[in-house]
Amino acid sequence: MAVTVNTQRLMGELEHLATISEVEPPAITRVVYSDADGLAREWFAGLCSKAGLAVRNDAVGNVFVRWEGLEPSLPAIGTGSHIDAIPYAGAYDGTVGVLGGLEAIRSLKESGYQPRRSVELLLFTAEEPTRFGIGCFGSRLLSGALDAGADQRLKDAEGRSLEELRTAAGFTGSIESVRLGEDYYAAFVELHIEQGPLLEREGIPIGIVTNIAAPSGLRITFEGEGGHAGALLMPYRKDAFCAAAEIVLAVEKAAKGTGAIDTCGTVGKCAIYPGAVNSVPSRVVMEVDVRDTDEARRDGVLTEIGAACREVEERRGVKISIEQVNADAPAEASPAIVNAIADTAGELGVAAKKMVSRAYHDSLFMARMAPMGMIFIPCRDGVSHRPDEYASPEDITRGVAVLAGTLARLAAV
Ligand code: HGY
Ligand code: MN
Ligand code: MN
Repeated sequence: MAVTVNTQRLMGELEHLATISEVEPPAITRVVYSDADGLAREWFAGLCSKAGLAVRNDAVGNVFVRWEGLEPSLPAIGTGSHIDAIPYAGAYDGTVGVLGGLEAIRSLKESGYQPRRSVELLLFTAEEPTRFGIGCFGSRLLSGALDAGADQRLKDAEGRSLEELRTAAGFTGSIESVRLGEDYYAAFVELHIEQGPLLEREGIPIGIVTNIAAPSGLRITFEGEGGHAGALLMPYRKDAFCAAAEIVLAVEKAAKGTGAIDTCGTVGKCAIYPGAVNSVPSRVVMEVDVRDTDEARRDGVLTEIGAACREVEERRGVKISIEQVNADAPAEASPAIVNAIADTAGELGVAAKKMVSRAYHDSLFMARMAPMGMIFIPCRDGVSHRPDEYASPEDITRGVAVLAGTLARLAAV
């Protein structure tokens, strides 16, 4: 089914959303439950109401935008993504799937198409791990991959719990009410930028995701002994940051050591206490991201990091404690959804290639409750999580057209 995507409308909305940020353009920071997040949600809900769609929020702020089908009691077809952005990020990660999903629905409506099954657009409350150190807590709760205890257990850097923050943001109700039934969706399809260079390099406009790599996160705390940078002499030090520095390199060594290009290890966040130039670090807290398409290989890297911590702890006399924040299984896309996307791209005469997603997405968890598929579009130089992240209006429009055709196909049966 071919629809006419209103590119100008969509690009105008993406540009406007990019102005709702906690930092100066072109960078974008929009952390869940921040003021910018609240303003962006309000603006988005207005767009959906203007399009004649029903909007509801759940108890953690997942937003559901429903286009009622002719048979509303049937399990719906879901689509969607996120609008939260990590510090100093770009304008397209997640937003293309939310505003592009809205545009897909609007252009289907404007074409006169009537879905048999309802079509539901989701704005997941937070895909990024910025606030609580764990990504996708909204889709994890929806799909049952995260227990209700998270309401108290998840805490931000200021020690505020999920319950405190969601309530303050106006999302009340029991955390248990977030969980959706197994048959709530008949399928879930997400449109997203590739966040890698392959599509652009090969000149292919559409990626069809076959599987999503297995993510994991560690929070490692190093407790040494602080002291005066001049008075505490080197032989007597238990420097927490020197111990942490060894583990940063151990993470890199373990990830490279598998010999597989699909293994990635990153230390992207590290806090030093007390954090004064003339004070020996007494305590360090670092967050580690390890992922791989192969779960067992990823777990091997986690084991190696654990062993390195034990050795450094022993040799340096710095206490090292490891908290496993998450270690999730990879997800397979449903062959039926992969075929639906491929058939739609074929009908539209758009070249497509099957590929792995190295980034994780809410689809990783939606796959636990419905047949899942993802549509990728190219992003310039494969860049993402940076202010210079960019996807062209042409690629975005093509992605929305393939999404619209796929939704129409799935919602008709
Ligand atoms: O880190 C990821 O893969 C996602 O972009 N949050
Ligand atoms: Mn991201
Ligand atoms: Mn994303």
